[in-house]
Amino acid sequence: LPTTFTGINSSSWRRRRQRKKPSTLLQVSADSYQDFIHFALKETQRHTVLVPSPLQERYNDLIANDGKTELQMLSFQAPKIRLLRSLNIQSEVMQVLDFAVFPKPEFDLPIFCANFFTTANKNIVVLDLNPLHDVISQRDYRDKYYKNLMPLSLKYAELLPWGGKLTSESIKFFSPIVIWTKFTSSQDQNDALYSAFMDYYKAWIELMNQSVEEKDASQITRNCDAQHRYLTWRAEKDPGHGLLKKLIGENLAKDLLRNFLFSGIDELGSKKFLDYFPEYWREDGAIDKKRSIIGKSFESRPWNSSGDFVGNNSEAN
Ligand code: BLA
Repeated sequence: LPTTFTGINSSSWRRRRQRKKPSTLLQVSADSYQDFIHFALKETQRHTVLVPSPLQERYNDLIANDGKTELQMLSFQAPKIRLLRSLNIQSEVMQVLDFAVFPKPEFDLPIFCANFFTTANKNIVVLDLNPLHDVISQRDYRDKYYKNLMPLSLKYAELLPWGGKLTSESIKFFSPIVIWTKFTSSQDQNDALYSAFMDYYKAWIELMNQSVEEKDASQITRNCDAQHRYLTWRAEKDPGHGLLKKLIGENLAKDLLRNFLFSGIDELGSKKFLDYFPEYWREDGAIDKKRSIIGKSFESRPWNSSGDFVGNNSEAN
């Protein structure tokens, strides 16, 4: 691997993995989510020049308050990539991957998003090229990025089926090819997940290769605003918060969310959460702590195989 990687963490991953007794509890395909990260970094490096992000110095390896759970953070940037970052959490009983790639605002590229939460008997998975702009109302944006990718989502529809109801607000951040699934670990599904990750990542890289820098200032601003809104949502309402707080304490968790995972909140825009999502406004002026105002919905996949949004949220509760 190029020195940019070995200089940071990959050699310590190796050592750590060799030291560790093979876990019988966890069956993650390709050994562990480290291999997913490794794949993505190598694939990126084949197509662009990755350099470590300035964030790397502050956010790298951390041991949780229990003295056992390891958190590993990596971050890079590239000519078209504002921030590529990953968080990998590993303990005897769980494994988490939060891997995202945020384009620079000069590109209206989707945001690559892989969020996997795994325990001995449960996997919660979101894998997507999160759209920067609204794919329900903006047909041309949807066609530009997703029309050719619809077969990808069909390829995995059987092994990684729709995971059932979810926070209704989340659906606007997902694309017609999103893989949202829950399953009990099995070799077939673990393999399918690794294969899906590779396919989706290669698809994203291909979009990156083809993307042309936007010169129009108002379009750049529009991209900036859209990414800022996305970051603002996730930094406040992502489902992983509770666990992060439990592992490293509230202050560190907040710091990690705002300044590492969803870094850009303080640079890409100045609006606040309630400006974007006023329905969370509480009478005392604070943000409603609920994850969802609308409730959970979308029992089944709300897009058809052509990528049209077909809803089915009739029974939100
Ligand atoms: C559950 N994670 C979920 C769920 C979704 C996501 C949809 C199901 C619960 C729900 O409907 O909210 C993921 N939601 C996303 C993603 C987006 C979104 C990726 O809106 C993007 C826009 N998950 C993590 C990390 C942890 C984690 C880092 O990514 C832990 C540190 C844990 N996710 C986690 C846990 C659950 C979960 C514990 C189950 C708890 C719950 O359902 O609230």
